[in-house]
Amino acid sequence: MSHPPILTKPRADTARIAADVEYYLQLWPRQLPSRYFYDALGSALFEAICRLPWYGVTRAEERLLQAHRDEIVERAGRISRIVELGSGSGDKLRTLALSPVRTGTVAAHLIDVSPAALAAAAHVLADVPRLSVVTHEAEYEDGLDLFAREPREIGTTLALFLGSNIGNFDRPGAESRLRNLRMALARHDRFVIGVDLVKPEPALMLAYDDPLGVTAAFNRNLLVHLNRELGANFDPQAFAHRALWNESESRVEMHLVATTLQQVHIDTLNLDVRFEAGEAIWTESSYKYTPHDIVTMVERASFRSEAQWIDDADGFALTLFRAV
Ligand code: AVI
Repeated sequence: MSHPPILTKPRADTARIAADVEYYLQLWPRQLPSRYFYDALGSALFEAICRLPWYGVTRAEERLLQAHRDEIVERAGRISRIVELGSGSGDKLRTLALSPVRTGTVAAHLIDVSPAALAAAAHVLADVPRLSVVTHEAEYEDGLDLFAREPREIGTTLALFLGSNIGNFDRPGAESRLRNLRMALARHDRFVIGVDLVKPEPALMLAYDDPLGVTAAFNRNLLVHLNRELGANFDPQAFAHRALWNESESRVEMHLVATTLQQVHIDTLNLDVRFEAGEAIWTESSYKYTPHDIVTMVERASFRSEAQWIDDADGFALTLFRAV
């Protein structure tokens, strides 16, 4: 039997976006937070990226989940709750929840900043037997706070941090998310993380600067989103998409580079910002890890690794941990 999703927490308000944009645009180099990629169009563009032949993250993870979901579910024991950070489309949780070895009912808590992604995921999960869906439209920390306040039922909690979402945080940010997650769990709960691995630069460049220009549109849509949300007048055509591999930091960076001098007015902030030709706004980092780094980093947050599976075709790792 399926249940309608329960929705908690209103969306991030304009004041928060305005404060972030004011702060990040005055940093040097200028930045804009990647969380603002994900308005309805941005979420749809991201779903399109996941289907691109050059972006293997989603397919590799789906293959690993299909192949190992029964082992994950068996090791976790009687799962009563699943909490997913950054639920995206809900397809991966669906794959896990449909494992034939799962028993009993499960409450699935989805935490995501994108109302569009949450609505899509709730829809994808609606017909999964013995699964109820609770969506938390929130940043991970706030969503985990809401989740931790829910009454705990008997059984294990399975936490999911998939799609290499951890890669969009720098190392201190990633470690603090892992510690926060651990605090919302109890000993013996399980945690599955999916992480994109370091791979040759040409493959990374095709993934983040694809020949169809979908990733470029995804990057530029950030400006379209801010135009609408903050009454700004960025000209998206005047900013070029740039992706680069920063080897010493082990991250792909995305930037938006002004192709000519740009004077941008942001109404809500009553702010004028001047971009010289060639000046860049840093919009995203995607950190890439080695299998060993993943284990070391997650174990530092009071987890012990139980199993790790690697997809060699696309260079992706799925690792199962137990909370200790
Ligand atoms: C959501 N996140 C893990 C994606 C990534 O690979 O960093 C977002 C993305 N950016 C460009 N392409 C995909």
